[in-house]
Amino acid sequence: MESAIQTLVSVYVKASKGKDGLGRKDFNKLVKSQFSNIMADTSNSSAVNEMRQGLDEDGDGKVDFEEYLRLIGALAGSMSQISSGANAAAP
Ligand SMILES: [Ca+2]
Repeated sequence: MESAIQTLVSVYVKASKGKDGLGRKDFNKLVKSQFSNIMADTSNSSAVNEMRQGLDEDGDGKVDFEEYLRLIGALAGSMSQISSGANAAAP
């Protein structure tokens, strides 16, 4: 679990290059390199842009660390739904 958190942080730090948020390009790159297996449409730039705008709560055009964590939370939530759905289907 600690290494998972470490990964979350280091992925963000690398992608943001020490800036205070992920711009459009940085965010697209992060999504494509990290989430292509669990998210549909990562190669669809307009879908990724829409997602970024949805995450950008303060509207500054960048995804800051807190907003990035919301994305992780949403992905984790959809993953847990998938796995609990699988459990429910098991005998
Ligand atoms: Ca923002």
